[in-house]
Amino acid sequence: AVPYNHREIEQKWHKIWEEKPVNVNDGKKPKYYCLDMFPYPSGNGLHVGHWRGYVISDVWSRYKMLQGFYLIHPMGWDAFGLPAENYAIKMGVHPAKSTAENVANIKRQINEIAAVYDWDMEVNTTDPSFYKWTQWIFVKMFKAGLAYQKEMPINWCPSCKTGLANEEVVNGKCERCGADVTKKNLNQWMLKITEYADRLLKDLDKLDWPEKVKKMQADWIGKSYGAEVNFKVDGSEKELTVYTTRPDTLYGATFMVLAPEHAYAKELATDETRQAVEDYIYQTSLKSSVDRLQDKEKTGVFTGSYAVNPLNGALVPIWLSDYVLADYGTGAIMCVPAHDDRDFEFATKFNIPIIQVIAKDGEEIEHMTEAYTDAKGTMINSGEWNGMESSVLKKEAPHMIEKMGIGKATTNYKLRDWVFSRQRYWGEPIPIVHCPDCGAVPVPEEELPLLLPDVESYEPTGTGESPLAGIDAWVNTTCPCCGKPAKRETNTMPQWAGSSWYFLRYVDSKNDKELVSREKADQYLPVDMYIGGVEHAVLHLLYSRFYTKFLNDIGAIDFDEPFHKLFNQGMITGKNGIKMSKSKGNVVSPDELVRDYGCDSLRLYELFVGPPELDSEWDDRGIDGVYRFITRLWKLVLDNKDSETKETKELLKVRNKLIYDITTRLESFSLNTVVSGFMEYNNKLIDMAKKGGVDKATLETLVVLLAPFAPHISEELWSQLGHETSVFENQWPEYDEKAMADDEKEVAVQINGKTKCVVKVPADISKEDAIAAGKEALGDKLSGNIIKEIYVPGRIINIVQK
Ligand code: ANZ
Ligand code: ZN
Repeated sequence: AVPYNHREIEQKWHKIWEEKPVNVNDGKKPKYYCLDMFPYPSGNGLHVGHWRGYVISDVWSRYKMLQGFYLIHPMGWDAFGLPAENYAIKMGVHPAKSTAENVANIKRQINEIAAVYDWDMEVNTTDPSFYKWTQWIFVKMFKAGLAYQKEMPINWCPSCKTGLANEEVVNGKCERCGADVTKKNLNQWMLKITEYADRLLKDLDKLDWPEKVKKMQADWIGKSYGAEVNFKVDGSEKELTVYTTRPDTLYGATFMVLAPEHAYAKELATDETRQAVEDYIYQTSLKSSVDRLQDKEKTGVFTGSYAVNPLNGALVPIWLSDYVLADYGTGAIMCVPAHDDRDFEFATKFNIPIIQVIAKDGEEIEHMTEAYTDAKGTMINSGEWNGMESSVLKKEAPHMIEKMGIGKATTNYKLRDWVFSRQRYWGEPIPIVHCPDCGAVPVPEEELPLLLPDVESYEPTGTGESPLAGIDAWVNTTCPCCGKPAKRETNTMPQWAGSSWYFLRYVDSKNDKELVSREKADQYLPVDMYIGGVEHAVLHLLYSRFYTKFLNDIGAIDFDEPFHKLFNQGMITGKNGIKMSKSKGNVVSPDELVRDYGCDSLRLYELFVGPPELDSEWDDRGIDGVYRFITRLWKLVLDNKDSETKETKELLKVRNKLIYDITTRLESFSLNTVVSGFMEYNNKLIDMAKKGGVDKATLETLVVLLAPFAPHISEELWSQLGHETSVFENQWPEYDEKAMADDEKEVAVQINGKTKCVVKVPADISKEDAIAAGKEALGDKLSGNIIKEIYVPGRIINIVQK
């Protein structure tokens, strides 16, 4: 056979596919929408880690094509955001220019993967014809009361000089630059995602997503059940309300803690404590969220006031401490050191009494060395609740408290409204005009897009205003409502805005009348399979679900969940599991590997490195093995393509097992074992070819199965096998379980139910013959006094004897 020349073959098929695309919409096929998380076009280009997700999604897409679907497999660019802007500040290059260059480069690299993207659908979030609709959604949300302004302390990155959403703060640090995040008071645009909290939680049930991701979303939404309980402040008219998920422990509350930002914090101070209280409040305000969140030694200050436990009248000291957050629950808690870890630590440090109210085995512990946090056990030291089971009381207490008139049953969410303003340049301008008379007025829908103007300096002002604030001609406008002089909003949207809905736009990307036509939406949406990194498990996926539900509510689309199925691929790391990054100098570029081994081999190797859902270490050397396999397969097919070998039972069996193994492994996304499966069968067939030959139908099956994984070589071999059509015009092969069945079975031979040996018998053997074979195998172990002979077909021969 001619030697395998990857360069020649791959160039040839690129050209042919360009002229005659393999994915066609004949209007009859059902659709299948396979979506990649679209990339941010960074200046560093793609490395082999980026390839992994694209290869996985392309394999899945081509498999769906072979199953007879019209494939929707688009690609686009998430191109607003900080890196382009930071580059502009450093180099003075307009973000639009650097973005366009990066897009061109990455598009070239993506084309090397030979994925079946439909570039007619391409979108770019920075394109005015795209962000027109990003702005339109905002206007619709504003009109629906879901976008509002609020003066609030926001997470502030002193290095990027911009506000950040909670989601962009990772362990107290800016997700982008790693600087410690602080707080700053600013007037912010907020999106009321909390109004959707319950639906976002409940509808997780509808989704075919990894359980891990669903749990992360549920935890982020953080719905909890409990009670608000009112404590009177001793000697005052004031009442303090706490939120607790453990009202069953109310008798064990020995102190109370308020967040230092709590409205009563200062007022509760007495003459003796005032100085210390004010100092503590001031100290807390200086702390970044890092210090506050990190689990180190508890700090706090006693206010000098006491609250009255509403159940037993006990006086409990009121403290301030920064481990209580101002914006969760009521910003005040009752503290039960015996049954809560943080309270235990605090009480131990400040010598506050600890009263046990739940006894695990009914016995009170003499000296507690740690909190007992389970709601399991018998209530003690709890008045009329004594003897009750804590888990039962936990559920009933909120209603009992409500009946007693000392509080009420409530639910709480961890989810906060979404801070939607960024004080930066490179984003969608928020389409709002501030009028002295009419207040915040949206830009009329027919005037969208509101174009992002050019500025001279991209530098953030650092005052909390975006660079747009410096362009008077742009800022000064007239009120769309009353026509009087007014000013434009100068904040821009966060990068998440465009990515929250881009997947809807692909199927109608050139529509200038609607975000997407209902007709196309009904026909092609929602997404059937979404593939991307697990780092987006919370933020992007939650925002997209929120946008989809909103657009469903206003009738723009007819479904309320965007992504039916989700697959998260693991990362490809450098040696020792270190993330690939330019700064670590461990980035492996795909370009040379494609040149030296070919796209097909790199695709296979990307899958071969490990289970796709796990992180895998990259080692260039491994690709040699894949290349050898491909070369051997090439030779197997070409050497035997004209063989006259007839189909035998054995060949039929191998062929069906091959189909079965590849299909079931592919269906379960075990893609690394698909590749190793191909290698095993390849060896087996090479062996069979030497011994008795391999029939053409088996070779054809092999080539069709390989096509989603290594499309170029499969096309070439398919044509060498004498076909003029594309290999992708085939149907995915089906297996016949009967043909797979082994002709011989291994059967256990027993005496009185105890296995003595194993014999091989024909699968369709009669009972008589099976018993005879069993007896022969047992030989002189038989006593000659046989009572019963049993044959369980294909499994057991049992001789019962005295
Ligand atoms: C008394 C108690 C006893 C509590 C006990 C726990 C265990 P989740 O599940 O996260 O909602 N808490 C309430 N508001 C808080 C705030 N603003 N900052 C910090 N902690 C706060 O947890 C709710 C529990 O966290 C509440 O129940 C409260 O402590 C605390 F054995 O109340 B618990
Ligand atoms: Zn006005």
